Amino acid sequence: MGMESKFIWMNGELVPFEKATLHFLTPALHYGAAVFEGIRAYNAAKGPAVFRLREHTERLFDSARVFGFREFPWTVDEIIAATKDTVRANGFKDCYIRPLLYLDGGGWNLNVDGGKPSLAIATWEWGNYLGEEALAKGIRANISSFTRHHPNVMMTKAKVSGNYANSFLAKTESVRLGFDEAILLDPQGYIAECTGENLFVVRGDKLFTPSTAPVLEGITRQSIFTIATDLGYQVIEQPVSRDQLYIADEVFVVGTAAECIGLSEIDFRTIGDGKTGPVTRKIQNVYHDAIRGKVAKYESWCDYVG
Ligand code: PPE
Repeated sequence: MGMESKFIWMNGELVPFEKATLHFLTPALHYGAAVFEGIRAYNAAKGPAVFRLREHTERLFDSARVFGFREFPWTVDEIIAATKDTVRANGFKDCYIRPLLYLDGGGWNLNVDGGKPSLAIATWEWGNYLGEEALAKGIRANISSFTRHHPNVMMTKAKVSGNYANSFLAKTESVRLGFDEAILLDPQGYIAECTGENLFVVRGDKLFTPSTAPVLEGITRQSIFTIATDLGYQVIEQPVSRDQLYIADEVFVVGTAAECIGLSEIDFRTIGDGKTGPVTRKIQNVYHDAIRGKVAKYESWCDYVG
């Protein structure tokens, strides 16, 4: 995967890509003591635009607060400006953006107050996250043998780097079993989310999705919620069981990296007719237009880098 770019923004400066390095003894590397965002910019109607940049930046702050960071050297507006500067400086039109707020210079006694937060923002050109055929054919998923975090163990509202050890376990197992993605259950046994996506179920004219209590408050989830409601579907947040997936008409997953992808099969059971279903397609098409600034009512979601 080509992750190269010209510059990575580090603590206020645009640093040449090959110079954007950290010391081995950075505590974030040893303990996952960092919080991050995953954002995309798209070549929209009037040039490159970052999708829902303010919401992502605010969630970065929320993650930091949840993890316990107390003092930030930057404001939301400064990080928004820095993100746009980074995209502009690299000359990308379509790209993925990864801000990481990490514990630096101290924190070896497992105390957030022992270190200070540093911030870096990288960007690279990242194609289809779930594989080239995912959009056309849908993907095959399994219910993971690993459980999603209990909310009082790992703080699922925060994108803490260390939380992703759970996603690594589930994804590695899933791919080794021959699937494309894992679906994790919450500690009560209901559907939580995938390793990097939220999940929706279509049954009849209704959509169901797990409530945000045990999962990340996905910004794509929120956007899809709005799009589906505007298209006239009733979207219901409620506990979703594993067998509800097996008998669904359609199941699809949503996230910044993955965008909106249908599931063709779960645990060796065909979902619907085994293709990306009509409701998923309809919502997916509006989402694809929205991220590129082609839908007037969602234009405010696109923040032009200028
Ligand atoms: N759940 C999890 C666990 C998650 O990591 C993501 C994003 C979502 C839901 C969807 O959230 P949102 O992007 O706000 O709609 N996963 C990010 C990281 C993936 C990675 O491999 O890293 C992403 O999609 O950018």
